[in-house]
Amino acid sequence: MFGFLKKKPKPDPVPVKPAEVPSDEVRDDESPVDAGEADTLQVADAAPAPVEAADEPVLPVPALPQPAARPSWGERLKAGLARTRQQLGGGLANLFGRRKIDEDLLEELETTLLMADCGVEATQHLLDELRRRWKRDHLETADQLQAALAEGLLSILKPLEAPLDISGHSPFIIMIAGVNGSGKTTSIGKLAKYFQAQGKSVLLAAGDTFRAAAREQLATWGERNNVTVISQTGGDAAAVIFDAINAARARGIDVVLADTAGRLPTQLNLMEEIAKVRRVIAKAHPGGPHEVLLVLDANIGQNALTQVKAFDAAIGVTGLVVTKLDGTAKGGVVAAIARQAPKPLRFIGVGEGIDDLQPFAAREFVDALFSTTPGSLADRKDGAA
Ligand SMILES: Nc1nc2c(ncn2[C@@H]2O[C@H](COP(=O)(O)OP(=O)(O)O)[C@@H](O)[C@H]2O)c(=O)[nH]1
Ligand SMILES: [Mg+2]
Repeated sequence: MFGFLKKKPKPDPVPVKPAEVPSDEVRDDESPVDAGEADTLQVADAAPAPVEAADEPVLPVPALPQPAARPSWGERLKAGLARTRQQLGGGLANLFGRRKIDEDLLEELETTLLMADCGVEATQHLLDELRRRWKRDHLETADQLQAALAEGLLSILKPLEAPLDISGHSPFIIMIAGVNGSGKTTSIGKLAKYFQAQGKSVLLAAGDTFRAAAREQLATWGERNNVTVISQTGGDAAAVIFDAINAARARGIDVVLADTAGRLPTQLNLMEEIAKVRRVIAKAHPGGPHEVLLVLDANIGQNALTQVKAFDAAIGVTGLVVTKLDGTAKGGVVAAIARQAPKPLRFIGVGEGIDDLQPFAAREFVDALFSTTPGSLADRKDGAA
């Protein structure tokens, strides 16, 4: 689960590492907690451990380039959206390789947008807008059409841009919900770091009480990162989170992040259980929770719409986190959400690194989707999916 904490900085260009362990598979839930080990704290940072650098005599390279090699968020976002960009931009490039704008081409574009999981409504909206612009502004070239498409997408996504403001309450209580594996716990780890970097104190509530491993992983992570984790053996989620809120108040903590067990919208008893968790939070702290975050895996495409609606009905979703935008061609799902299940998109995730979750900014997102950095997938005209 916290595999990302074990990882080297991803874009490590140095080719050879004497194979340690397949880091993707590393799970430390079985191993005892080696609390406070400085090296585990370091791995999330950009700088590689100096000891390992010295252990790498494989190539006689004079200087190790890694410390400066960690790409910026903008670069990681672009890299993360590469497959969706290929779907959209690559699709456009292919269309225009052949002919000028006409009705057939717009229909093919419609298919391209649907394939990128933009959803029926956003796609229709974009197409209507493009037809209007085509006639009114006499669009002729691929660049013009792409620019019009980017503008249309931006106006669809802009309303989702509403960064989370935690300044109004202390503690600011954030409840996290979603299906299994959507990235809830990982996102909590990333968010804890994010808020700490803003000088806020953070407390985690291990509300995924269904699995002992989930609780232990959060506890281990908390110890290593100097974040208090409230958990209980055998308690139910509502009780754990209730305790956590009281602890946060007693300690003057700024932000409480409450994890919950994964559940499907169709599991009605579990949906009722999470509704109860929400009610208990309101009892523990009147006015809370101040944010109810639904975590969505971008790979699920149009299922995201069902999930937003179902979780909203049960617990009143106030914001979304869309994870795993890297490695999916379904990034258009954010446009579908904007048109069909609009909720503030607080954060997007484009990787397993601790800083690979950042506030959603519509312009930055659209720019990354249509960027044509040399060598990017969008430049390829071979249509490889
Ligand atoms: N590639 C990628 N993987 C992610 C991202 N967010 C989470 N994951 C991975 O998704 C898996 C499930 O995450 P986890 O937080 O345990 O999900 P939970 O069941 O909702 O708590 C883990 O292997 C995470 O490392 C992301 O933005 N990109
Ligand atoms: Mg979890």
